[in-house]
Amino acid sequence: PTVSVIGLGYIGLPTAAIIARAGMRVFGMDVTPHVVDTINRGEIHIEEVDLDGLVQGVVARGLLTASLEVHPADVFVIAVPTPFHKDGRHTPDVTYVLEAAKNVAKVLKAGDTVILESTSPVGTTEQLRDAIAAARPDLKMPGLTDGTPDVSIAYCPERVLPGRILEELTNNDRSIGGITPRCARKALAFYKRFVRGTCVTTDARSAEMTKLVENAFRDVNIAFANELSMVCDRLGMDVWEVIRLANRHPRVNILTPGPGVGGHCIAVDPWFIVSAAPEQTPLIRTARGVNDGKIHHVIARAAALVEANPGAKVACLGLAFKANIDDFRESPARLVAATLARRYGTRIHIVEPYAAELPREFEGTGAVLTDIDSALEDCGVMIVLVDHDVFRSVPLAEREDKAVYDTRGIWPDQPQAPVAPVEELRRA
Ligand code: SAJ
Repeated sequence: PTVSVIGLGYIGLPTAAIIARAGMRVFGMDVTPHVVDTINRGEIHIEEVDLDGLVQGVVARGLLTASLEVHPADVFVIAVPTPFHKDGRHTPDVTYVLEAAKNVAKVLKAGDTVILESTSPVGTTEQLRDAIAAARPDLKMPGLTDGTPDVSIAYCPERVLPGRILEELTNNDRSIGGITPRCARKALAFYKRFVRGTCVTTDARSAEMTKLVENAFRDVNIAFANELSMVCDRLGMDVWEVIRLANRHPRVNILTPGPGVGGHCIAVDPWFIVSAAPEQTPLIRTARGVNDGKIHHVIARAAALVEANPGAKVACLGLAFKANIDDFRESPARLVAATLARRYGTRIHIVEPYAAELPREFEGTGAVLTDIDSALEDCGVMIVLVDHDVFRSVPLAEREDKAVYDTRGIWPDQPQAPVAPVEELRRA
């Protein structure tokens, strides 16, 4: 079959490239001219391990082209963003999905399959179907006709971890939810062409909910770890030691505390469940609050350490939202570092090997970007915000005389700097 992929971002582009590698002709569509031009040159606009070579190859072989319009195809894969409204109520915004539906409807023909991959609130695949039905009354739609529908519509979320996208796109198991069982079978036949993991079919709503549940599960479990870290700070204890010991229990597996939860999924998707069932979700909502609150706890504790070492230069290690990637969007590390930069200006030295320059909000603060070796030479205070491998491997001898706040637990042998009591942090 020929395939149209709508949305060529962190999920859409790797997906398009993998489908093309499997030998199918792929037409990519994106609303941003720069993205389209870059891909058509065989280049990429995002960073992901091994993606550059793969895209270059499939574009050179004529298997992948990009354009600003949706191209007719046998299968349509929609991978557009689904943000939430920043209105305090955190309700999901599915405008981009419905916009994609309209554009697909223009070129849709009998026999085609439409698959939604974007993380979406429960019911979105049906909304997508309804939007297509409204635009194309000439086509019989699944779930809305007694006879055999003309097109198939399914929901199939991705589960890939940034930094391992190509490998996980191929090897992870997938849930495929059809509007009807027949839709699920059609989508299954498509995914089997390029996915090596097991593909399990279900209904569209269950597949939508499953995706949200997976990320909410992770958020709730990280919140538990973050809450423990704040308890241990309050009691003057080493949370890493406690977690290491507790995890020796055969049925306990506590995750790793950090400066908060970043990225584009785990801090967003739980809200889609909360807004659908507000009364039933005190736990999921509280977990969100705990993880966001951890950022402010880290700022207060870091500020206390900076002020306890007057005159010392301060290294903030890392801006990325997690280890070993160059993605700085929605990053708690970046928020902590920027807050400290605004407060302490030229004392703040940022170390981020994945950044060529500091993000815009650091402009005018006086903070500088430096490398780990210079930071170890110049800075008396070190605040670990990201667990990049290059930070983890700094030997004890080079840091044992520093005042360190390690929010990621990468230096278990580090003598701990004394922590101000939480009450004092609050006042600060
Ligand atoms: N984090 C912690 N402690 C931990 C684990 C993570 O503080 O023990 C933090 C990270 O530093 C980061 C955030 O959580 O700031 C999220 O990182 P992550 O690596 O857990 O997840 P993402 O956002 O990169 O990708 C997630 C994955 N979902 C799950 O693991 C359930 C991925 O499989 C999904 O495909 C992706 O969301 C998505 O697109 O939904």
